Amino acid sequence: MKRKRRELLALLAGMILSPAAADGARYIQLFQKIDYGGAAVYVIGHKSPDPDSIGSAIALAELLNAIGIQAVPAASERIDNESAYALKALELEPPLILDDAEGKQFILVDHCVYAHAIDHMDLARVVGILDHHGVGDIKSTELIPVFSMPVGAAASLVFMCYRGCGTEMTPRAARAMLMGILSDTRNMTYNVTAADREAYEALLPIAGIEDADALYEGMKDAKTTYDGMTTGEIFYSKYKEYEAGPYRFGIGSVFASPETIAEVSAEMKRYMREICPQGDLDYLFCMVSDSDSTWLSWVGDGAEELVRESFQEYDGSEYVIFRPATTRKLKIVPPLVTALENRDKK
Ligand SMILES: [Mn+2]
Repeated sequence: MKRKRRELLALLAGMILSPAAADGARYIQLFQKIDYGGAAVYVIGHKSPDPDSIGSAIALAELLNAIGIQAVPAASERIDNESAYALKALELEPPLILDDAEGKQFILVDHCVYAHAIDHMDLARVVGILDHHGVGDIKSTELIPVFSMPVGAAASLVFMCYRGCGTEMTPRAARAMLMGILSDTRNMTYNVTAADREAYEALLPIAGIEDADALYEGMKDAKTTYDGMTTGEIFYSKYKEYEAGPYRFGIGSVFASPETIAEVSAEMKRYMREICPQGDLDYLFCMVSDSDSTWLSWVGDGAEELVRESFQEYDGSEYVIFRPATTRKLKIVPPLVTALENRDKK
């Protein structure tokens, strides 16, 4: 099985990137042919950053610098506890904090829609996209590299870029990619593709990480620690917004332990009732996850009907409970968008 997977990966990688070092120049050129106007390129992930956004930005910026492109890894405020823990444990320098994109140029990693980008990305120049969230709405009239694959972590695509360029990875870059892969795949247990596994196995020895499990446990503990944060700060710490037809909705994502998940879910629901409706949002959702399950709650006019249409898991009780735990992009957002778009057609 393992061998078959490896063969399939080799075939795929060959089709996509021709990863043999001798071919590297071809892919290096794809980044180099863009005229950056002598200015720095900021490599940045999504708002409410996570280790995949931050690790991917650090590692890709390092690759670009290695091939002669002046690149700076960046992240939006506030760096989450899980990323902060990983950066410290892996002895990585935190990225530059940037909250306004206007007038700068960017390569976007780990996102491809304006709603998840830092403010005024529509007034910036986007010179590349590397993502695993499907096709977004970022526009460019220039011929830029766009690399999107449904892998478990954007960092695995950065790994493929290194291979494609034939560029050697430093231990620092390897550690940055690993923090993204470990987090997004929940220590290689969730949404893992052959490409992620290939990256993970190749990166571990380069990174010099002996106990990836211990590292992941530390990251997970940090992720579920919200010491000193208000309910609002917790709700918005990994919050994202979405559009479907004329509708707009936001989803918070919070982590808890099996002992606290019911209490945290109730607290988030109470908070959402307090703040919703607000601005141009029709619905607010919050998912609270522990290691085995995800509890989804909602507020807004007609939200319950929407939930009933969207999730077969809904049994009429106060939360939709998914087992095993899930993520927004896998089980939550697609059914909501489909239901709202169909509603629009009625
Ligand atoms: Mn990601």
